[in-house]
Amino acid sequence: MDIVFSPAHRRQHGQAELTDGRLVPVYEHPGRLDAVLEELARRGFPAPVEPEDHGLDPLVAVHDPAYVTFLQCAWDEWVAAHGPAHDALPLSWRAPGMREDREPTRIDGRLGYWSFDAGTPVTAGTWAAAYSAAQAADTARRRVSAGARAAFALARPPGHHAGSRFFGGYCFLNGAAISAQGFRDAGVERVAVLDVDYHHGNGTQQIFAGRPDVFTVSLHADPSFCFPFFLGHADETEGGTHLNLPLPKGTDWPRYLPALETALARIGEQEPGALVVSLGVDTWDGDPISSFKLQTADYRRMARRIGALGLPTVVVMEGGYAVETIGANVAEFLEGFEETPAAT
Ligand code: OKP
Ligand code: ZN
Repeated sequence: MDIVFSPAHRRQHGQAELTDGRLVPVYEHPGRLDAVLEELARRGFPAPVEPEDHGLDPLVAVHDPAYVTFLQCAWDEWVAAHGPAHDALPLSWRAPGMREDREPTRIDGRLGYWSFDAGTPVTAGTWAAAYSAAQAADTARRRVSAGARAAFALARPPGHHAGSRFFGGYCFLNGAAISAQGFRDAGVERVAVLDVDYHHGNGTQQIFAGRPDVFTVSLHADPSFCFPFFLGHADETEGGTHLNLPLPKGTDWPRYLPALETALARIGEQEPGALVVSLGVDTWDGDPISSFKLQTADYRRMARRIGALGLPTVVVMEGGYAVETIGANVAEFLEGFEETPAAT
């Protein structure tokens, strides 16, 4: 499997995130990908290739151009107001009854206007890193469009919480959505997105809501108790174009598998021409911010089943915060996928 990786991911390294009422070191940091790279090399995977640069077009195919412009300028605006010593974090959001037709001019207001949480620091390198991750997802998709069975965008920051007009949940640009839309623009009539990250892929759901050409599915911790809290319930079907499979705390493989089978059956019914997988391994038993109980070997089982669809597939890296096992979990997934043949 082709692996697309950019060292520019290192430029997103926030100082702190707000968790449980305290500023704590960020969970989403460069060491995550270092660990994956090291494990893939150890297991003899081919050396990664760097993303091609296709500019802003793939980004604005799924994000509002005004949002993309905001991301490009946010750090400079923050430094002009507050200096470079601390990361930019939003503190105020609108609630029902407040106005969304007036974009604030001051950066503090603008950060809230274009986001939905305070756990996602904007830093000097955020744009460069998020841009490289978006290009990695786009390049992986181009490899598959050119005939590869599958490609893996080993990228960060992740993307599945980012919507057409907002950042949050460590995400700025939605690589999975960029890949899916890229398949559409390359002529694939129907595309499916399968999100197996522990957290609900609210950005992906929002971007493709009501789009019969892009069927989206997310398996995740029930938003009644888990971030992102305000989307991800089973009754959100987006006119039959989306499926949410919320799962309880402590879900292990025997309880995960039936939901995965449901997801795969629904995807199969759509007869898609391509698949995008949002691969989060924060479902691992021992992840520091999650509650599921998947074991390392379960990622091989998961990937065999996903691969059995036989579809041209882009896998995009999302979450996974246990640095000691993130590499093994990702490697098991990729090896399991590679055991499956392409449909003929
Ligand atoms: C991003 B991805 C943790 C607070 C959780 C947001 C989690 C974002 C997860 N103390 N804040 O889906 O893995
Ligand atoms: Zn996650």
